[in-house]
Amino acid sequence: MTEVAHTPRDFTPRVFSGIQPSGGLTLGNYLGAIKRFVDMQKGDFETIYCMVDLHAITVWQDPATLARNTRELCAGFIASGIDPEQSILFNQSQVPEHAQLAWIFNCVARMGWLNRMTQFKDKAGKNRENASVGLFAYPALMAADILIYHATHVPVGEDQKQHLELTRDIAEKFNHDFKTPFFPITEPVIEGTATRVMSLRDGSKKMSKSDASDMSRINMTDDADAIAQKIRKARTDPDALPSEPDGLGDRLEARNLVNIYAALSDLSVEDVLRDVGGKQFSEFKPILAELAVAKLSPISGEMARLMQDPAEIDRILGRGAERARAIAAPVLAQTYEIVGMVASK
Ligand code: AQP
Repeated sequence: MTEVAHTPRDFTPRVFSGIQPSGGLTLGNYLGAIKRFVDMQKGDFETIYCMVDLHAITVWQDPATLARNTRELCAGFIASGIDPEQSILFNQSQVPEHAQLAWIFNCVARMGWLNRMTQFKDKAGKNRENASVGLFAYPALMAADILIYHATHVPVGEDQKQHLELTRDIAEKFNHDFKTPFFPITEPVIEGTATRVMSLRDGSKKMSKSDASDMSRINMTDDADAIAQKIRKARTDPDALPSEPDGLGDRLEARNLVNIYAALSDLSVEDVLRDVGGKQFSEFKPILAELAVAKLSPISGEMARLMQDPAEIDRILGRGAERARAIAAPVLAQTYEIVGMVASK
């Protein structure tokens, strides 16, 4: 193998995370991801946030809806507090290095690793033979999204934990095979009370933008009436709320609503239950709905305002993509060099 001049390095503390424009943003995406992205923007990191449109098309997307969802997601990021000057904000397809590095990683990742991914099993369901190749290879593209920036930290919800472990495996195998510590072993950041917000209709299922039932989720664009109605109709059990977390036991729906309350109010579950323990759901649900409306209405109002100027959103995405490419292009060039690709132009 050709000797390549790469020395071990200290990686710049850098955060990368992405969200698919595969539907409207949900409360799960907001609490599990975007709210955390905003917190990390205030820390000592460079922050890079992405609308992962190439991931979205691993299942069918209507082209016009995909474009609208991408712009709306960008509006959702900004309305929630991501500053496009401070963070790099862009859509994945405008930075072709993601897909180029993903091909290299397709050749590093093993079939056996991808065969274990539960998201593929969940999304492909019984119709595995008819799932796209992209849906199967999704985690290699996700590893490329992260490692093309040498990102050191990735804030995500609990559902993405397995994909991040795979990202670490890919980085380790690449570094080992090519005998150079080129890629960082990225740390997942999965913290807080809302790492897994559950469906309002079924406490054992994750709240998801692509769930067939709109009543299962709170969309960031829902108005106050819709939010109140969805919380009022949320599935619960007949018992009163406990005064301590242990009392939630296997009461999945109760636990979910309490977790949502805690995350929205930035309180611990203990503190919430100290206040609301003993209340029936008929009393707790209106309090939760009021809090949700108070926290989400300013965001949805700002999203609607930003969506009136799609050209400005496109300008922000274009500028973010330029800044992202300035980091990604040299990493890809070095990767190609390490792998042995001839660059002669
Ligand atoms: N229910 C959730 N609770 C906490 N975090 C969540 N996330 C998603 N759902 C929840 C986090 O949001 C980020 C973006 O997720 P994604 O868009 O890349 O894909 P996903 O995880 O598959 O989200 P959805 O909403 O369920 O999309 P669809 O329906 O298209 O598959 C991630 O950090 C994720 O953990």
